[in-house]
Order: sequence, then structure tokens, then C-alpha cells
Amino acid sequence: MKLRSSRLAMLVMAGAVASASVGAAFATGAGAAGLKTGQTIYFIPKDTINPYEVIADNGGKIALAKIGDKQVVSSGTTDTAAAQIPSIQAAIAAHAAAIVIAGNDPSALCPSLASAQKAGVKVVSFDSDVTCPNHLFINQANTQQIGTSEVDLLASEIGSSGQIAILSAAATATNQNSWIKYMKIELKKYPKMKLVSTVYGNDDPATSLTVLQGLLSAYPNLRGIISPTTVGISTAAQYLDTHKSLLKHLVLTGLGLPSQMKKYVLDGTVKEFELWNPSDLGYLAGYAAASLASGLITGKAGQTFTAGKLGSYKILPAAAGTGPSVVLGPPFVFNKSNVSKFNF
Ligand code: RAM
Repeated sequence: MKLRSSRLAMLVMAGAVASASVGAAFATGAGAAGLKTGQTIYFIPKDTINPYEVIADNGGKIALAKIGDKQVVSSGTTDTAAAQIPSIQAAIAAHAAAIVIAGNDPSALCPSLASAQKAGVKVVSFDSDVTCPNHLFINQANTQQIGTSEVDLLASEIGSSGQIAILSAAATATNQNSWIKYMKIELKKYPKMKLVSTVYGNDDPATSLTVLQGLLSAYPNLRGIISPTTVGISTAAQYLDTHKSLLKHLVLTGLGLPSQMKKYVLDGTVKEFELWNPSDLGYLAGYAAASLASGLITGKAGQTFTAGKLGSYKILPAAAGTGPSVVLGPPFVFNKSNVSKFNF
């Protein structure tokens, strides 16, 4: 699962690009490799506050600026489907060429997305999938691998034994729920590890802290927490950092932004965690949306498209509960030896 050094260099490089500011050069017409220019593409993240989502949206902005398309980022401030529906309606009203959405719910957005498709708007999901028909999912990494590898990481740190819990994002989040499904399957390999609770912090730091504290008081012997969300793991790491006695028996891992987790890894609060480059995820989704909206692909399995600096990607057949999808790459394990190299 660890990446080859070339892939690592790419992650570092892309992290550097993610923090650069991009001015969109704008024109209407046909651009490089048959991609249409001057199109408007709506990015609808889970919310507009979560730093992970902001980095992913910025990656999309970099891609669309390169293509000559315009990005509009629109969403709510809480991770609910209801908060995303006005943004879908806005995309329709603006005659957007495509929507790139991170679903806060697998099915609640489908009627609105169907209206968008009826109006000619192409639909791409990224980060968190929707179950609606006729869309392309841009997945950050293989769904099964994300879930199983987090369990394996925790198992290796706690001697494969003890009570464990999951601190997740929104209870309706498609991505976290599919990862958790695979965590539960992987746990069958570790009969001495017992999942005692899954709590939901809604990708809100305050809620994440409240549910974490509830978890710790309900299970004083907890050995491990997996938090498959950058908001959850950073909140929990901050708490453990100021309550160090808990570290005598408790291990935290999951999915985190290296920029947020660096401090806690370097001071020993967290040993290792995983992620990918969220900027690359948004960048890939931007190219996928532009390719769909330019008629270069229709979203069927087997088709390929070029995603700028990331190269060529093939659409994979429906699997593991998703329709046709594109996978960015394998998850990467961060620890003391590498966490300082990343700026996302
Ligand atoms: C949070 C969000 C996002 C997820 C990351 C790992 O920021 O829930 O959807 O992909 O964590």
C-alpha cells in the first residue's frame, strides 16, 4: 500500500500546486484535446467549510482554469442533502455544463440531480458517491482498500486486540458508510478486536468533540479509534494531545490531512494515518466533468480520458456498490518519517 517514490514526489508536487493561487484565463470555444472552453462547472462539496473539501475544490479550480472553463463552488455549511439542493438548483439556473458533487446522502439528492440532467447538466460525484442513475463517480481510492487498510493499521498498533470504536462524519455520508462496511468485514480477521460503537461528528469539530467525549466516558477501556474523516481525526488528535494519559491505552488512526496531523504525529500522539491528495481528487473530477460536458466521454466503463498533469484514466465498471467510477490512486500512509513533506 505504500507508494513508490515517484508517486510520493507527485503527491508532494501536487500539494505545492494546491496552495498556489490560480487566476482563471477565460475564453469561449474549443481548447486542447477537444475539451470545450468557456463552460461553467459547479462544484458542490459536502460543505464549504471543511478544509479537505476546500482543498479538493481548489484542485478542481486549477484543472478548470487550465482547460479554460469556469468553476463555481456552492454548498451549505452543514453536511446535509437539504443544504446542497439549492446549489443544484443554482447550477440548473446558471445553465452549468456539469455538476461535481460530494453527496451528503446516497439518494436524497437524486430528484434534484435528475432535474439537472433533464436540463442537460452532466453529473459527476466525487469524494462521496450518490446512488442516482447516469453519473460518473470519481473515487479517491479503492473503497474496499480504504476500509480494510484502516483496520489493519489499527490492528498492528494494538496487537489485534481490545475494544475499538469509529468516529465518523455524517451518518448519511456515502463514503464513510461504505468504508465502515469494509472495516466490519475486515474485523472478522481479528476476532479479539471488538467494535463497540460508531459515533457521528457530522464533519463539525464541535460535534465531533462532543461525541468523542461521550465515547470515552462510555468505554473507559477503549483501545482504538478509527476516524475515517479529516475533521474527526484532527479533533480527536487535538483532544488526545491535551489528555495524554489516555494514550497509555488508546490509539487513534484514520484519514487525516498531513498539514493538520503533522503536529500530533511529530509529538507522538498519533503514529500513522492515511489519505491521498485531495487537490488531485478535485483536479481529476474537474477533468472528468469537462470531458463529459465536451462529449469526449459518456461515462461508460472502459472509456478513457486525459486529466492534465495526472495523465490518462480509465472508467472502471460498476463494483462495490458504485456505478462506473474512476479511482485516483492507492491510499498513502503518513507517519513521522514523511508527514512533514506535505503541505495539504
Ligand atoms: C472528511 C470528509 C471527506 C472525506 C475525508 C477523508 O474531510 O468527510 O468526505 O473524504 O474526511
